[in-house]
Amino acid sequence: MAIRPILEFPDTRLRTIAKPVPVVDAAIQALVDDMFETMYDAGGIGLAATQIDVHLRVIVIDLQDEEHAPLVLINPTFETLTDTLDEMQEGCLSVPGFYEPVTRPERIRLRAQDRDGSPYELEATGLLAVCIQHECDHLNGKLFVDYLSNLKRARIRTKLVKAKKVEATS
Ligand code: QAP
Ligand code: CO
Repeated sequence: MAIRPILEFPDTRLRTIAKPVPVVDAAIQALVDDMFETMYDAGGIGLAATQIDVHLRVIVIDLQDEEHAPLVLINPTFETLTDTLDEMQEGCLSVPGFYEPVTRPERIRLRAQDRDGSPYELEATGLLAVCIQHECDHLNGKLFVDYLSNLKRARIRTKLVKAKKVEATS
């Protein structure tokens, strides 16, 4: 198991479209294990393989509450089950230190494969529904900052680029 470096906005590698996983083999299971370790180390609740520069359709989620077990999403797809939208404050390990409200469908049905490659389905609302949609966006090269105004996104970009420069000189 290993902690992998997390790419940060505006790194263009975050814009890569991830490829489907053809077979869930030992290498994919090792990737899943590294993703959990990386996510827990960084204090996150969700991580897409894209964020560690692996462009395969793999996501790990752990809301870390009583109600939800840790989830592995391989080749996930979802459909929205309602027209009702929900606004929630979102953050992202690839956009550290920034949290902004994003509006998304509040109820979805997920289809994915687990760590053994077995297909499963679940319905989600609340934080889990938001997290699944946020992480699936990563696999399509999309970030939560893309839902914000151009001005807000530009300000976040400038601050993160400056922070990186300071980091590089210290
Ligand atoms: C996506 O995000 C998400 O800025 C997962 O300094 C977020 O795990 C879905 C994090 C909110 C739904 C609601 C962010 C940790 C973690 C930071 C995360 C930070 C440290 C973000
Ligand atoms: Co994210």
